[in-house]
Amino acid sequence: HPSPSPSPDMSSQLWQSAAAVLDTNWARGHMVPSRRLYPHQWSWDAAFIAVGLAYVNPQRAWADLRNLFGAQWPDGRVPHIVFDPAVAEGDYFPGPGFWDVPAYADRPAHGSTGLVQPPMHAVAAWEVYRRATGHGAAAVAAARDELGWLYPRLCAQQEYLTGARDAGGRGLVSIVHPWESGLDNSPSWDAAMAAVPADLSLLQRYARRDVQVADITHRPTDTDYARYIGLVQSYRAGGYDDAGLAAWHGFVVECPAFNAIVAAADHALARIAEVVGADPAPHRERARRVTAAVVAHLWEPASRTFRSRDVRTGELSGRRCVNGLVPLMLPGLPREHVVAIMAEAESERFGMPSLSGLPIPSYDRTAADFDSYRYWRGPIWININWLLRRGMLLHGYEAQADELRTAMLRLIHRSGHYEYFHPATGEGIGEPAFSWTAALALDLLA
Ligand code: 2M8
Repeated sequence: HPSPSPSPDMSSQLWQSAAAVLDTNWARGHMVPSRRLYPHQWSWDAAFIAVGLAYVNPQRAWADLRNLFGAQWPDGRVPHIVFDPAVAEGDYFPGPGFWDVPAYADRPAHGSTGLVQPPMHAVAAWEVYRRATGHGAAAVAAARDELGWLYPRLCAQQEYLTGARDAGGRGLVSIVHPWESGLDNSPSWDAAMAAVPADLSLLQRYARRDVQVADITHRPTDTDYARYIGLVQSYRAGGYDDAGLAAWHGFVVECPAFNAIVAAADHALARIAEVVGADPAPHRERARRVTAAVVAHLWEPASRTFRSRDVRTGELSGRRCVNGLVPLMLPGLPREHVVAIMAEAESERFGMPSLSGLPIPSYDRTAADFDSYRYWRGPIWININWLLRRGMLLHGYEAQADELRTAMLRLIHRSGHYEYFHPATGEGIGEPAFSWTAALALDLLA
C-alpha cells in the first residue's frame, strides 16, 4: 500500500540535506554530479540540477547552464562532459587527453567529449525561468536575459540532433554510444552492443578509474568498458563526423527516451520562444513530427512499451527497459499508448509503489537477468522517475503521480541522496551525495 505523504519534519530535513548536497557539489563555476566519481560537468545532469537550483540558488542554475553551453561545438552539439582544467587527467577516465576533440577558437581550451546526452536543457531552462517570480522582479529580468542567451544555442542543439544525427533517415535521433543515452549499461543496448568488438587488451592500456572509486559489481563490466572505449576510438577516428554513420560506426541506435526528450525540448522551446520574441510554431511542429516518429517506429504493442531500434540491423530491442516508458512525458502521445504504458508501469514488471513501496526500477523486475545492483540494469534512478511522474501529471494520472512522488521522497529521506537505489530494499548505491537526486528532491518538495 502507498505510504503516507512526507511529514513537515521529514520535508524540512530533506530540503536542508538536499540544499547542502548542491552546495557541496559546486566547483569553480559549475556543478559536478558528485565529488569523487564524476569530477567534471555532465550535460544532462546540469539540466536536472538546474531544476533544483532554481529554488535555492537560481544564479548558479544559470551559471551552470552557461558553462555547459560555453563548450557547445560550432555544429551545435553540446558535449556530454565539459572537462574542468583544474582536475587531473587521472581523476576520470576517459579524460580530455583521450577524447582529443578539435580545438575551436571560441571554446575553452580544456575541451570536452565529442558525444552528446539527452537534451533536457530547454525543459530545465523553462523550469528555472518559471520559478524566477519567487525571487523578485530583478530575478525575473535576469531570467529573461538568460533565456535570450540560451535560446539560439538550444535551437542549434536541436538542429544538430534532428539533422546530422538522423542517421536512420526516419525523423529520429540516433545515439552513437551508450553513454549518450545516459543509461549506460541498460539491457536496451545488449543486442546492438553484442556486435561491437570487445578488445579487453584496451583495459591494460587504459585503466578504468570508476572501479577504483566505486564497487566493481555495481558498475558496467570490463567487457562493456572495452566496447565503450572501442566506440569512442571509432567515432574519434572519423573526426566525430556524423556523415554516413550507420555504414562505418559500430553502434547507431534510436532510443525512445532520448527521442522523447528531444520532442519535449521543442515543446519547452515553443514557450521560451514566446518569451524571447521568436516564433514558437516551428518548435511545436518539430515536436509533433518527432513524437509521430517515436510512435510509428519504436512502439512494440505486445509488450506495451517503446523499444530502442538498432539502425544498422533495423531490429527493435527484445528487452523491456524503463526507456520504453519515458515517452509518457510527451503531451502529444496518443491515448492508447498512454493507457498501455500506465498498465505496464503498474504491472509486476515495473511495480508502481503500490506493489513494491518503491519507485520504478530501470529494468523489468521479472527478467531473468534483472540485476539489483548493476547500475542501469535494475536499480532505481530518481531522474527517470521524475520524468515518469511528469508524464503521469500531464496525462491526468494524479493519484499515481502522487504515489510516485511520495515513494521518491521517502526513499531519499530514508537512504540519502544516493546516485541510485536497490530496487527491493531501497539501499543507496553508487555515490552518496549525488546532485540530481538532491536537486529533484527539492522540486518534489516545492
Ligand atoms: C553515468 O555515465 C558516465 C559516463 O557518461 C559514467 O559512468 O562515467 C550515467 O549514469 C549518466 O547518465 C550520468 O550523466 C553520468 C554522470 O552522473 O554518469
